Amino acid sequence: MRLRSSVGCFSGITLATKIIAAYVQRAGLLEIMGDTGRINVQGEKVQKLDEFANETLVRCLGYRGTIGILVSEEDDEPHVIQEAASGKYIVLFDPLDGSSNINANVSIGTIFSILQRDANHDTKEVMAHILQAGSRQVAAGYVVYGSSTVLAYTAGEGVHIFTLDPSIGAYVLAQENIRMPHAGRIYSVNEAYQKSFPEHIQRYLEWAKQQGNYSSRYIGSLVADFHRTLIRGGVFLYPGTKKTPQGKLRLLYEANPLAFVAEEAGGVALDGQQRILDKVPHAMHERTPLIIGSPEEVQRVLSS
Ligand code: FDP
Repeated sequence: MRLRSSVGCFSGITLATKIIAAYVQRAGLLEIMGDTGRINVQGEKVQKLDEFANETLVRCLGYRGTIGILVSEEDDEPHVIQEAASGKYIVLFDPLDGSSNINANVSIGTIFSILQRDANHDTKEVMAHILQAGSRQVAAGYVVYGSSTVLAYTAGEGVHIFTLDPSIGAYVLAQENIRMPHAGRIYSVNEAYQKSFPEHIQRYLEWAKQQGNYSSRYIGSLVADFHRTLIRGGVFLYPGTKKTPQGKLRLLYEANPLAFVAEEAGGVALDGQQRILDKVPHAMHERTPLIIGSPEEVQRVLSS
């Protein structure tokens, strides 16, 4: 299993997510449930735990010698840690995905993507280093704070799953080279929006319902819905709607890392037109439609 030289970023992420996991588990006791009263750059209510998770990641990653830039879902602007070329990695993250579920004790997670500075640009051109296609990620993954805390990670040589053993405070390798099932009769989508989805997606959902052997599963927490899709197969969909043609999910720190994990495990990730990892971003908080999962099921959605 390869962690690559981005190992400094990886140890910062494991430290931060262990701290976040401990807080998430005690959230009710620590009185850190609820929102802060602040609205973030995405127009969403910032939960107290969102803020805590963000600060923890920035603190744990901000002092690593090899990290140059941090990008967070919660912050309008990137954190430039160092301009020197030695800060060669860019870490992009959604500190607490699914955070509107916190108060209901539903699984939530942290998603991260690691890029290397683009050698064609001066180190001062911050946006040029951030706005790279997902195919240039050197590593990516996520942590699910669920019935156990699970870390899925890829550095381009398969996907490996670690489980946090709370008795020793360490992530322990649980499954090496996990593969996503090639097919799976589960669809995961917020069906309340069905009528405003593109027509082929509406046709797919109608078709699946008529089969009689499909299950619908939607937690409403991307990281948890994706993790189930990775383990059990099927398809997760968050398409554009008439009102929001680009959907809701963010390209750089949600769709890209999950697409990298999916492809490394034998799955597929598209925006409906093209491969997620080929999309060249134009803005740091850009959104994208997402169709991700088992190759057979994604193909079925596209050809419906
Ligand atoms: P949340 O707003 O709770 O942070 O990316 C945000 C996200 O959750 C995803 O985790 C989740 O899949 C999606 O939004 C849920 O959106 P809907 O409520 O529109 O289904």
